[in-house]
Amino acid sequence: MAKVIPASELIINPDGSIYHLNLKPEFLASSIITVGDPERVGMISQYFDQIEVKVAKREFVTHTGTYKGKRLSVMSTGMGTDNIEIFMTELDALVNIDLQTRKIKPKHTTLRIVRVGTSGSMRKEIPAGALVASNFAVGLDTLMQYYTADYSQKELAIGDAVQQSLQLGFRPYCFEGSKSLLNRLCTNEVVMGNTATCPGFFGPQGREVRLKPALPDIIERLAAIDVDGFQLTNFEMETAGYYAMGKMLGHEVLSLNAIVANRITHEFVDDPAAVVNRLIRHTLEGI
Ligand code: R1P
Ligand code: URA
Repeated sequence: MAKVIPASELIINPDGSIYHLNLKPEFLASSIITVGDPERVGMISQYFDQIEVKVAKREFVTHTGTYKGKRLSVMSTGMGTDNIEIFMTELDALVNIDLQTRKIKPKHTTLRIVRVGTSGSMRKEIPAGALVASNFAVGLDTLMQYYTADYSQKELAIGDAVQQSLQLGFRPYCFEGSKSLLNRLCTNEVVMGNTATCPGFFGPQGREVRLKPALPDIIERLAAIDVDGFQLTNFEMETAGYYAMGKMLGHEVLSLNAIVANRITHEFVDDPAAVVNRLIRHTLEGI
């Protein structure tokens, strides 16, 4: 017998929508494009044939509609893996929990989720303006100190290597993205890479503005890691959280990155919106 999840643990709003996302199950498509910036949602839904739903709460903005006849949701998450933990849990609840009975549904529904986000490159050969699909992601944040999950030997070895290289007091978590989405979306225009997900934009990515980072050489340290040919390529702030939550909850997830900064050559793209738009068009066609 499936247990009843108490009201304090999974919060439903008086109108039947889920607490933070403000969505009812019927508002959601099973293929979802996610972005950090709420303003990017409209940049994507402008290409839809029609929009059936627009909902916003906090940083979570959702537009659901069709693109060339295919039903899609576009959703913003804000920044950071703490937001992704909330986002993925509530998204999953919309399809895998009966919100009336508060019980887990007997039949699991798998969502297809593609992140379209910006990112910084830690490799000279991946210039600003490149598009990168994350094969693996390593979380330098502590999200997975609070969940248990199954890791492959390779994922554990990568986590160990990163812990040793950065001399951290915990093992960073590593997960692989969806192979099927990677095969669909990592085509000629997109380079395959591995992503370091950081708990911040400045110090945790080795940027010095007024505060000195504790690991000023974090880029060199991360770029030097080689685990049987595995190498890290880029920085951002959500991908490992997506891959961890996707694996634990049983969803297909892929992160696509528009490289706006190269941290080795110190270049920043002239027109970040144009690079993001290139990635948006690519994702809409391939998802
Ligand atoms: C930092 O500027 C933000 O940009 C990247 C990082 O992951 C972080 O969220 O992604 P988005 O462009 O999707 O927000
Ligand atoms: N997003 C990040 O998190 N880092 C960058 O360098 C660029 C975008």
